Amino acid sequence: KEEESKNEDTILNQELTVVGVSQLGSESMWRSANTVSIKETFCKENGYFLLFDNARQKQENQIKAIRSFISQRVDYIVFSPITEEGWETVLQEAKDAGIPVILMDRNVKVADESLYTTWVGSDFTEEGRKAGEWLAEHLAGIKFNDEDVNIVVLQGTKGSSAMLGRSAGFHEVASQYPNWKILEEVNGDFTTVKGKEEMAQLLKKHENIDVLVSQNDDMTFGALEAIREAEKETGVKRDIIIISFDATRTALEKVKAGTINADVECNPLLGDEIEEVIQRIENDAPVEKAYYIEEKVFTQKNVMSVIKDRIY
Ligand code: GYE
Repeated sequence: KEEESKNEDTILNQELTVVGVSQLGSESMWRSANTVSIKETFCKENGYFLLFDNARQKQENQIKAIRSFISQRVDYIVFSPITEEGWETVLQEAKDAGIPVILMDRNVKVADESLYTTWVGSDFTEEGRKAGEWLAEHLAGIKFNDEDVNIVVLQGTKGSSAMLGRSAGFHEVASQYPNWKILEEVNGDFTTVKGKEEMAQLLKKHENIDVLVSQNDDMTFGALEAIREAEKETGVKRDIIIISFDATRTALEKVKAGTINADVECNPLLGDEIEEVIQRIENDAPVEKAYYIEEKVFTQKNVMSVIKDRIY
């Protein structure tokens, strides 16, 4: 105990900036890379003291963590909200305490936007659109013409920005092609285990799946296993076009090998960007309400340009 309070004193003496980070969980490779990025950025060498909490997929744990950051009077709160709804009360508490809140990756849905300072992440709707646009181009190339295109979708965590945006963007493009039939959209929770389970069910229910849109790489890995096992059981080779999201290194290897057709990038390395925002606030510089990260689509054609430098 004494040792601990001595540590706290040193921290205060050094005038480190205290940042409380509420991470939503560790469901995916994307999330692990995001956590590493945060921990590397907000370290003592860079002038920060990090309080980090992993909410293990529970909103109530995130709310608890944020309340504890408020009572410890941290300088900044950074958090990645698991779903968009239900944050008003706790954000109001942070605002009343005068602590700036920076949303990381996923967004919140609140009537009063002054409840948070800014948001740093990806344009998920644009990612969904890119998936649809890639598919349209690809189908034109293989002369699918007016035949029905049977699509199944593995969605991420229900009510999360990533799931809502990627679905909306893809639907936007799909609605322009009357022959695209979305057979089913199911929740795979952004995990490999659930992705496999759900894909196995989809393969049992639908004989003629042409396209799988899987809203993250981890679910895609599970789905690929399910497809392989179904082939073993039935002996039927299924030629399913696979579109994934995140573009982690392991997935890019599969793009290179031709197992995944297209992977829409989503960058988890948000530490530096968030640090820049904090420095702007520290220096009373103007802060925008949203900072978007630039992202690409990878296919066999361009995957080599990125694969060797991919650290996640
Ligand atoms: O795509 C997925 C993760 O919110 C962008 O969450 C993030 C998503 C990411 O679990 O892999």
